[in-house]
Amino acid sequence: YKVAASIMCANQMELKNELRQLENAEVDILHCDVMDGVYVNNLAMGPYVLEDIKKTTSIPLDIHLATKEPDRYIEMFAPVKPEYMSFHIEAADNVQKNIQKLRDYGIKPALALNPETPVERIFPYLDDLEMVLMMTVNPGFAGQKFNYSVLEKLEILSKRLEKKARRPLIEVDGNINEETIPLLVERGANVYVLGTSQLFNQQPESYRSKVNNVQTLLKGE
Ligand code: S6P
Ligand code: MG
Repeated sequence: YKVAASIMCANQMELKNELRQLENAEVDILHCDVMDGVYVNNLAMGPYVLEDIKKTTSIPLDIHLATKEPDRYIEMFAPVKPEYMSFHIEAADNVQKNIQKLRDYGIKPALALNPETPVERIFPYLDDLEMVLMMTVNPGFAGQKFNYSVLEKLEILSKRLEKKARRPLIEVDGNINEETIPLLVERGANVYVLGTSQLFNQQPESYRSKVNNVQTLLKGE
């Protein structure tokens, strides 16, 4: 299991300090949302800030492109050198070409899909992916409600992957917390993106202790 933190949800005036605390909490991945104001009705994280973040932390980056025209955004964000980059299947004209583009840049390709998109749509690409990003909310905003219909899609995907020797990771993103994690663990998710509901909130515990609670839950299964 891997625990990811959604850096869009951190205090943007305190990014350096936030990164130190996330390192201290032993977060495995830094999930970086990129929003274009077109594919989703919000804007988030440009290449300059992500380049600075990359220079400032040893935590590997995972860029989530919630954008139209993923081919353009892959070009724009490849210089940041994330470990993973995901783009939305709903937004891509040529999925295979974008996967190849990421490979050529030495970035692990991931494909994202929205809660209402049938999981079968990603089946043709499973052998070429390092990760599948199963959105458990519609992309655009932090602090939304968990979409329970995704649980069935996860079951279908896990079943499909059972027969495969090489399996992409399954990342879940949106209202991931101590209540929703057990439902996801038993259905095969293995990368957990923590945002406002588990990590970046008013609860007084440190990031370290909040992440620790998640790790304990994940190990317990
Ligand atoms: C949603 C975005 C996510 C959020 C994260 C917030 O558009 O893709 O990565 O940053 O889901 O977490 P939470 O717990 O506030 O839903
Ligand atoms: Mg995201």
